[in-house]
Amino acid sequence: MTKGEIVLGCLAPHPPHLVYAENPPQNEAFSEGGWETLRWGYAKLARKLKTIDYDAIVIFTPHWQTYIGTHFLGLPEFKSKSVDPVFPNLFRYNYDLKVDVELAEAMHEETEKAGIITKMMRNPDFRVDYGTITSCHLLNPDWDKPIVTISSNRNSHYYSNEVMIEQAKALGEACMKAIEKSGKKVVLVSSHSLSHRHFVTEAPLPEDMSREHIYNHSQYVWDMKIIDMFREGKMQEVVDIMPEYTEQTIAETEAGGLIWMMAAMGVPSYPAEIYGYQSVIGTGNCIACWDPNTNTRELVL
Ligand code: 2X7
Ligand code: FE2
Repeated sequence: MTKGEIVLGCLAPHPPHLVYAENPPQNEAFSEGGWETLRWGYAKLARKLKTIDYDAIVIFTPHWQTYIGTHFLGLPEFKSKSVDPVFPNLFRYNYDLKVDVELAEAMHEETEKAGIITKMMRNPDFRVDYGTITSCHLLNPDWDKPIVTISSNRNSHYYSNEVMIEQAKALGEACMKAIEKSGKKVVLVSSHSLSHRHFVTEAPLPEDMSREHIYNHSQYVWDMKIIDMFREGKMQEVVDIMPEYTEQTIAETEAGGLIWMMAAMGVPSYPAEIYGYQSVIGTGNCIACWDPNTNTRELVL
């Protein structure tokens, strides 16, 4: 069997506002649009994905929080309605998604071998979180590839950001081993915003773009610093400053997704492709990807 590989790693923020703004038939809410900079960026990255040969999407989400170990979706299909607990006015999405259970089990096995507590989610009534659904919908609106969702084990809550990072690294390396053994071509997705302070009141019309801006200048400066490092391929530096960045901006990197993806990809030292940056209810959101293939890697923005 040929060795499996990661063909792309995507940073894919998941504010439910973006799905709301798109008005897909799966979502019950109706909008007049909004957040175009991010949605157009997503559309461009989705077009790139269409040109890539891959078998499955593996996504790490902060909104499936597990307190004992790391969990993997473990049934071939999950079908239900996902409702955002904070924004039920925006996101009530009817999903019907397929899981690559073989790949999920392989990652579960390697994770266990690495000494990490882990479990397969086999409850057919389990509700898939809106982070998974939003990022996957925007990257692949056709939903024509199976996915694997990985939960975020909250080591930062029990221990510290540093322990969280060590665990996320070990998890990324274990997932990479499983992907190589599987012979599959895989797209990784780290689903989260960057800076994450947000407004606590919503505009009367959520998509009123005259009300949208970053929560404060400090968040903006930190986000730009991190994005410059993405552009310059300085991912080891990003890993090194992650505890401070996360603390200063209450970043959603706290969940471990970016470190997981970087560790799985061998901490890239090549430039990321940047597809857009915009605030959603004050949070900082960047769409980016790391393309290991020098023939297809582009300067996008
Ligand atoms: O989950 C989110 C998020 N990360 C950012 C902004 C708004 C809502 O939900
Ligand atoms: Fe989130």
